[in-house]
Amino acid sequence: MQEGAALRSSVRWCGLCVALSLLGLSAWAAEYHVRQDGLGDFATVQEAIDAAQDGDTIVVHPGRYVENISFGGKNIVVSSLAPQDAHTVASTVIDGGQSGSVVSFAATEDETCVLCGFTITNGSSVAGGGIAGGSLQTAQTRAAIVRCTIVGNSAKFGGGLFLCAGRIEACLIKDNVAEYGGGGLFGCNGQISDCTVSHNRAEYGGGLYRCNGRISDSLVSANTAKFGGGLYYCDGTLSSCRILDNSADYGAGIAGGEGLLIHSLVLGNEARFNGGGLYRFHGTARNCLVVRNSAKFGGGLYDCWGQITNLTVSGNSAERGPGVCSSSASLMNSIVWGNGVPGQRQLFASTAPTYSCIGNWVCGQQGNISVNPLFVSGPLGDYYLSCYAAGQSQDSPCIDTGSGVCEEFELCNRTTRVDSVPDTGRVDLGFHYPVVDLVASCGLNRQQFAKGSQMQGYLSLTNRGAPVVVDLYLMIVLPDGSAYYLSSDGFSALAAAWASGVSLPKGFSFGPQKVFELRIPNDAVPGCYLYSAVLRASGKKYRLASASALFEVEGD
Ligand SMILES: [Ca+2]
Repeated sequence: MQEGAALRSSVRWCGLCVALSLLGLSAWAAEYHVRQDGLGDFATVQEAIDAAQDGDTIVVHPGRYVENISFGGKNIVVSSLAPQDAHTVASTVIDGGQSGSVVSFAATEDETCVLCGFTITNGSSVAGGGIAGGSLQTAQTRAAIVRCTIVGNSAKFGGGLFLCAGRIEACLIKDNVAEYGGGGLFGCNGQISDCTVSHNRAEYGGGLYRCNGRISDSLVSANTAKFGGGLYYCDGTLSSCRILDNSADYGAGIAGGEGLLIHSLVLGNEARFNGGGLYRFHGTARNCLVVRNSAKFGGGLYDCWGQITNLTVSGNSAERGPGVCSSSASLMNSIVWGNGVPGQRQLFASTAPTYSCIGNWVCGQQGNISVNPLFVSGPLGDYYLSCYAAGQSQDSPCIDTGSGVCEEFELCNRTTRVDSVPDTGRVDLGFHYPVVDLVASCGLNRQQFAKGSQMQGYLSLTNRGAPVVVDLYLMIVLPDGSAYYLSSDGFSALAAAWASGVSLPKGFSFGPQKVFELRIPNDAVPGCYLYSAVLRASGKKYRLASASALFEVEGD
């Protein structure tokens, strides 16, 4: 009974392809169970694949299967018992035993072929230590690889995956090594979404090497290479990705690429020589955040050309061109501010931007300004723009100073404001964050308090998204990091909600309203405190909004 439920759920999680294959071939489709305890149809995965026909499903029960499996062109579904369950994925292991690729495809499989919910490890081969999807001479498999953990494999080309051109979804690709290119993935030209590619290593493309399809909503972090720590010459679309903490000699975050880079974050990447964030990128970059990267030359961008709009380049560092170095890219509607040490030239040997806000800028050019953009922290990061209407004390000079209107850049559904009100009219400069449905903001009657004085805490809430039920926590965080929660009984060190199960319909708006009043005790420790509000959705889908306001309790 329990097993049936788990199986139904595994089939559901493997996606639409399974449903289609079952519908189309239901009269013929068989289902085989692979178990190591002798109670299944087979004891090894390969025996089941050998017996299967197109449209069949193979369900593999937990265990460590030391074998190298080959699909041989069959359009079948091979799934663990419960792919949505991380524990099941971790305990259903195919172990390649250091003798060849763990999983091989014949390259002729189509989209109805699915590998779902396994840990794939300990493979070692020339190409595709974890999964080999074809060869450069033949075609590439279209098989979908879903909810797999591909960890600890090695190869010359593609430590984790090689030439898998189907859907790669919700996979963790970690700790794989390639001697030449693609520590994580090599030449995977399909759709890669919701994946984490981390701690992989290669000479070229620590994370991904020449993956030219669509890469979206993925995290590429802490990979290392000589060229292209995160990505190396991926020429497709990179959308809503986070490229964090990768390292390389040249091009720590992204090296090369002539496709579209959009709505992405390139943060904390470190190059020994050139190009901390982007190196020789020459496609179209729109609405990205390139921050806190470092290099010898070109902390943010090095030798980039192509069209770049609405980039925020800040907090990067380098000996020369902490923001942008040796680039002929036409930068527009962008912010290059706060890179390098104070007074350092933000751009070095680079084409002058237009309609941009640039630190220490004396070179003019159309529409440029050199005034502090007034970044403020908001629900999703630290590069929102100060805005009077959103509760800050003044407007950023980057609001409404771009060239063109936000529609032209498809930014009218994104925001530069901490209260998530979307951009309108003339486009704002720099990166636009996604709109957050649930927004909280905190305020106090003052920012500094003497002992014995009266503090008033304010709160406002807005829900622009679907109706949601939330628990609301209000707390004061002390200088030592301990928190006191505000509830109907006053302040308590125990975690207690200020309000539980509160329904917030779409369009709900509250405050700013006074929600508590507190006399600062005479024995209060002087220092920096935080007043903070956290909203947690009570439903299944985890959603969270938080806000905080700093204040200081003065000494005697
Ligand atoms: Ca605007």
